[in-house]
Amino acid sequence: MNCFRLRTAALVAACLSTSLWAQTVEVKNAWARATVQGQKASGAFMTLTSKDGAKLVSASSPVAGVTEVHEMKMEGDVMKMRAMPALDLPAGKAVELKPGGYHVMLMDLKLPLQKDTTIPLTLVFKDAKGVESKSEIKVPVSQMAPAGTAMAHGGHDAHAAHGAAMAAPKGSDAEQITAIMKKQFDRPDAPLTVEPVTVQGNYAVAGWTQGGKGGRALLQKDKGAWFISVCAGDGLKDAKVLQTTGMSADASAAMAKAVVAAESKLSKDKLKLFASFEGMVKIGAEGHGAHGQHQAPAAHKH
Ligand SMILES: [Cu+2]
Repeated sequence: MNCFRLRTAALVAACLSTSLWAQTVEVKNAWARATVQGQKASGAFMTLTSKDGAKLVSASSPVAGVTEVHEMKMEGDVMKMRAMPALDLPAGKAVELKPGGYHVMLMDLKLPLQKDTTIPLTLVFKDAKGVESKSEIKVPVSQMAPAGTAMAHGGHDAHAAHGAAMAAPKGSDAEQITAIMKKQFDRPDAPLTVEPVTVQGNYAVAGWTQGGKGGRALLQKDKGAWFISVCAGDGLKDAKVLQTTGMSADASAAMAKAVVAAESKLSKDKLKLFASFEGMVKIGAEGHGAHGQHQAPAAHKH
């Protein structure tokens, strides 16, 4: 192989990408989701705007063995993920890559993605004439979308954000609860399914499955906003156990009955998954350690 030729080709490509082509696709609000111990995949998210129309055809990063452009879609009531050959970027239109939608999937991670670090990411675009260009970006790693994007505040702002966010919860209680749970626990490599959601006044029990795991979550409504208060298994369909969470005897009995009724059509396998969650985990203000993510009240949409 002729080294000189290679070098020249690389230089030409570099010049083209910085001087001409890179500017035609604007990358904004990029972030990648921090991983927990042993997690081998994660997602990177951003907003892409192509001035003249282009396609995102591939991505790569030295931290990942495999990097793909993915989309998530509801098929019936199951969230599915698939690799896309190319993501269309219509001229002048901001295309959002976000949890639950399009994303850059980082698989076979060589190292954990640590909060407050950055990872290099190369995006390859193809314009209308088929000319490829590269954009090399540094992507900040965090546990959730940075403030200023569509997602939530965290840390010290949690209470302020809670107050500010309450004005606009959208959709039915079940939809709000599903959205809150997905925002907290959904991962590109492990989509979360939430059903059924049983609402009784200011309390709700939601069944969830994710990969080969499952359980039930108890949610409470405070000042108009739902938050997750307890994660457990079969305890959340038992009136006596429900009472230990602070619910009244009447409310506990009504909830237990309603949950059993709502789950009566579910398969035995699904009920087994719900029952597989061991013990009860109170979700405190410090967040849900097991998932390495923030607590629900900090995660409302704006
Ligand atoms: Cu994916």
